[in-house]
Amino acid sequence: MNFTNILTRLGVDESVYAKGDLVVDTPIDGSTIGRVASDNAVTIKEAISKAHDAFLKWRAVPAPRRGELVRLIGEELRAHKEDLGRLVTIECGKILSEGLGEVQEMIDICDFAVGLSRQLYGLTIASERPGHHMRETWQPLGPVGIISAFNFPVAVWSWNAALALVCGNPCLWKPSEKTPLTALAVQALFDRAAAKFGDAPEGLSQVTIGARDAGEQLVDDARIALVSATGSTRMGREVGPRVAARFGRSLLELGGNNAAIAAPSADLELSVRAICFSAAGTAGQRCTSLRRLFVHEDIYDSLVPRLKKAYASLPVGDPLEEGSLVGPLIDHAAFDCMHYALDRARAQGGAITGGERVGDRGYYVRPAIVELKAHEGIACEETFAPILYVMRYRDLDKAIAMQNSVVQGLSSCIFTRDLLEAERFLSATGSDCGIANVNIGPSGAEIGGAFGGEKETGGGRESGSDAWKAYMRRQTQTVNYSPDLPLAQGVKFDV
Ligand code: UN1
Repeated sequence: MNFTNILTRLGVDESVYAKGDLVVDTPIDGSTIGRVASDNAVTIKEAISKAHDAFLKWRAVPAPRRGELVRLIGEELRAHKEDLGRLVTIECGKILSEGLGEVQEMIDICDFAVGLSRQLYGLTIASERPGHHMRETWQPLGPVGIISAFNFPVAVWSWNAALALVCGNPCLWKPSEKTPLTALAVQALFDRAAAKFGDAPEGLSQVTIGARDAGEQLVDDARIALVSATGSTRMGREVGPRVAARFGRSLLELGGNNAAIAAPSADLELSVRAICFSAAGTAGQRCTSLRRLFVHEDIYDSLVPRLKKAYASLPVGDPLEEGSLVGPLIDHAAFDCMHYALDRARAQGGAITGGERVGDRGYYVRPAIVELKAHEGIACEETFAPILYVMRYRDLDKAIAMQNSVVQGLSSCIFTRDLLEAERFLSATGSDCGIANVNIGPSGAEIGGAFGGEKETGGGRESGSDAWKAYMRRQTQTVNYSPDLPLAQGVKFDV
């Protein structure tokens, strides 16, 4: 795999991954590719102190100058896209085109954030008092703790870090224990960008390696102003209240159980391609992966056989090899979860196509289609694997109601050429998710829009639009430039 060369080119010294307590395996064939040392409570505390000190300096740097650092990070990513993308593939198993796409997503958010660094707009507000003016200003917030998951091992950091840095905040990143090498590589690229920048304060961006207790330390430390956590709903259910208990801020990107509705006028060819990408791509391991498909009864017998045919021909295999479209599951536990879900689907009377293991090294599976008579049980739970539950519908309102009936609210879509149906789906009484698409699958969002979802998905919004506001402190300011002191609401208080 030329793995060592990649890390060397990315600036990661062999001593960093040659020995340590945390063993890193590649899902490609299960072999060990590195051992890194975990942080402990003392080193994490030091890192938080450094982040705090960095904040005191960084917040005073003009935002466009902060943007210059993010521009340099983007340059490093451009120069090392191939190596970092390959490393993403090696460490988390997504196919190379998606590994490269993930790095492209990082570059895109850097570009976005550079532009943002000359904006960060506030408002001016009309004051009722003569000789006064009011405005709303956005100020840096404080150190941001970033907890990320294995499936987007580097992009999620960049959505947070690029915005946090231009907003004036240092970052402390706890990557998934399954993907520490990509995080250390990104840190090495950051260090190069910071060296070119010249006067970035020490501790502006740091990585902390560890498991749950490392995350808990970020969650509980009042100096971490914002905890941005991506992962399971179970994790978010703990993080949210704990951060709230200290009146900190959290930004949660949790589970999804994303659905598609294939309406009678759907373009079948396009729908099949979109469904395959969203449900089987990334081996079903995106939070935006398509998991439930509601097909109108008039097209069920034309769409579903096409879909099965496409599934049967999906190339499952080594994600580094050109032509592979479905790489491995991350590990044995993920494989067990998939089979547990399929067993439950079978017990519910589901008709299963696919799902079997492919090969005996790594956990490769043929993506599964499960036809269900009713939308219930396992179909209403998120399983992080390529399982697509397919159900019939007759009435669009009922399909929308079924789609919205799960606890998650991340992403959703409809395939239709009927304008009325499309608009109905996008209306206040349509999809209840943070993301709603027409004629594309629920996954693969661009960074320009705000990304995130409702209900048990956590409510957070990252990346584009005005997601930056979560990383700043809003201040309402009133200036009296008159010699008098008129009080608001006509109050008289003459002394
Ligand atoms: C995730 O799976 O955690 O929209 C994020 C998408 C990607 C992001 C997925 N841009 O599928």
